[in-house]
Amino acid sequence: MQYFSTSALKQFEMFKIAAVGLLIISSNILSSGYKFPDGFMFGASTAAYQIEGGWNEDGKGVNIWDHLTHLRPELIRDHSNGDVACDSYHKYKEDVALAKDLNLQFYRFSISWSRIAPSGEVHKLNPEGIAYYNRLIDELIANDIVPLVTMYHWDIPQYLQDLGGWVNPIMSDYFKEYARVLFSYYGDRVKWWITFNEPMETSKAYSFNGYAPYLHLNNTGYYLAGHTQLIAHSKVYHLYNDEFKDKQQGKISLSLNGVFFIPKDEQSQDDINTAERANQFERGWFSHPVYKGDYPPVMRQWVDKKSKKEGRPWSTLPTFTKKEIELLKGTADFYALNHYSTRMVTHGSDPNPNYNPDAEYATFVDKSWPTSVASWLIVVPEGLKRLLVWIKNEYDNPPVIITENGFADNGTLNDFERISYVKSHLNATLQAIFEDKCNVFGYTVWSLLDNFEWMDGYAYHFGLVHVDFNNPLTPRTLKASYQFFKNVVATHRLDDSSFTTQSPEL
Ligand code: PNW
Repeated sequence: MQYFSTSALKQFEMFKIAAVGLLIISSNILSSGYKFPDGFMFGASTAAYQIEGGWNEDGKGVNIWDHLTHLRPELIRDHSNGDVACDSYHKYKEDVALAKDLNLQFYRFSISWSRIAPSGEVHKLNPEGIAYYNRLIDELIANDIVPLVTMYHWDIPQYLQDLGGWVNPIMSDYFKEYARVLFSYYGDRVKWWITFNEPMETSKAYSFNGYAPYLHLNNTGYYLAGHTQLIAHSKVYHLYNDEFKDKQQGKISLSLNGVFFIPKDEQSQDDINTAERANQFERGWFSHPVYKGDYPPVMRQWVDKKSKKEGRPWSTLPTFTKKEIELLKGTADFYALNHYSTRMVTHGSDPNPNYNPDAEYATFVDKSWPTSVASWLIVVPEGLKRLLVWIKNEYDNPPVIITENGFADNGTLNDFERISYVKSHLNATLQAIFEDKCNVFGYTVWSLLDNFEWMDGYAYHFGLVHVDFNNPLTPRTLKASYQFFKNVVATHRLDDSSFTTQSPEL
């Protein structure tokens, strides 16, 4: 295949030989034997800042990740940045060819707001930036791959950040106008839209120096940033519904993440209540307003009570108007789930700022749970099954697409731990579909390519495809997990035999 370099092919041939024996070891994860339903969709996910590079090319403006990595390189684990990343801005055809060779039904990517409008304001659009995504979308469609587009994956233009970013309520209108541009230019071909990727993680960037813009505004900033994103999401949903849907016939949702929390002692009512509260503070924060209306009652009560106790004149958790509650309710055409890990909890406090202190829970891991190079990514496939059942019960069995799931390692081509992770999570998905009747219709692996892993730079790798970031040509090399995933997509099964007996078709 002409799109892989010869050296990449040679490397792959070499490790393939070693791989065959090891595959048998790595594939001893028990498969339930179920087959994915015929219409089940498989895809792979990426995000603009993490793969594109071309940070100042063709009129692109500066966004918060350009700004943070250039001004404070010491904050990034390896002092790196996304200036070049995978160079997908130039190599997008190669990326699409990789997705095509995997036989993916869809490819999830995000659009860089500052490429479309350098300052974020839509009276100054950047035609060359708009043209880039036209080329990418056309290339996908020419290869029969459905584009699933994230409008915002953490890279707000720096100008809008200087106006306050997501803690400023006016951002919901800036975002709505940006979305209008995307619907107008791409909506004839894009039928699957995600407004926000993981609004909870974006909110952490305002509360405890989690990510860019790297602010420490505590839970006040955290809840305000979440509130603005929810309002923005509802405005975009209605904009689409009112002005584009009839003609374009697409679907909209938002990708919600969160650790799944289970009781430390499954028999203890207090631990059961704590796990439920923790789940409501994480996933309920964004799902409850969209599926049931308003914030989860337990979140409202606990934050209000704490704010009062602290002597504040109002609650740190903002309040929706009646109209806003109505406008938000029902604004997801499907449930988009990003999931990586699970924790046990009991009532208490946790030293890790990732866990909201207002919810009062302490986390634990079972010693038998496998770990990864990323301390937060503990492997608990059973947690995904239980989470899917939780979503089914809580939100009346909505159609669910897993928009991210994947494993971090040090970048080896013989990535058998990644195969085990993906396989066990696909198996958990199958069990949820067949044993618990959960309405899951798709799965997206994070990620197609190794890429810029935010504060961890290039230290952690999530790709099915290795990228050599030390080589200016950023050559791509297939990993063992690529072949594994390709086989799953082709057979719709996890059976060991179908994988181990087929040699890679290169
Ligand atoms: C996601 N957690 O973030 C993001 O959407 C991706 O951009 C990122 O590269 C990927 O996961 C891997 O990290 C997450 O703590 C942030 O559970 C936090 C968590 C999980 C995923």
